[in-house]
Amino acid sequence: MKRFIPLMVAAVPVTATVLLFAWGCGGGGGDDSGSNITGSTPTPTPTASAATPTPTPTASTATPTPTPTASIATPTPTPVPTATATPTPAPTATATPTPVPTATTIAVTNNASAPMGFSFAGPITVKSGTSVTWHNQSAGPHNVIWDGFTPNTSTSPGANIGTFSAGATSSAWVAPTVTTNTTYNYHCGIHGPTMAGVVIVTP
Ligand SMILES: [Cu+2]
Repeated sequence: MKRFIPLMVAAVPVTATVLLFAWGCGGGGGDDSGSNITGSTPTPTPTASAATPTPTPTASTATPTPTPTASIATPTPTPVPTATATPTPAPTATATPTPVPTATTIAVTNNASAPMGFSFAGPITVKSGTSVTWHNQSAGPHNVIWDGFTPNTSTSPGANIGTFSAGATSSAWVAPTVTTNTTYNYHCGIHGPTMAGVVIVTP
């Protein structure tokens, strides 16, 4: 057992040296590890992401309120009163003038009271230009011979009318154009002056 003493004595300095050495190394790094040893949690430095900038409003967001156009401000037109419809007067019935016959027929008939047993109808009145014919409704033939006219300054009657037989119609006589009422006398050339007739022509 005695032999271990020197070893132990010799070991003490060695151990001390080791301990001193270990202590020195620990002390040397005291500055760096000191803060860690305290355990205090460091305040996190705010990251850049935390400082997200407020988005700048875009132009679209700043769309200006449209200025009212002129049309919106157009005043409602005041209705113009419509003109009161004046009723169109109903046209009065135009008096239709009695048509002037453009043709006239003079009947020639049997007449027992007449000197020659026949007679011309009439007197008749026609307007200038009227076409006049004699319709023989008697049993005998007749014709028309102009005798004279009144006033005698008026228009001449023209040519005589030839013979037209029983049942026939004479040729036409156009009433002369006159400026005053004119009376034309005639007779039947076959039966003589007692078988006479009258035509009055107006302008
Ligand atoms: Cu006659």
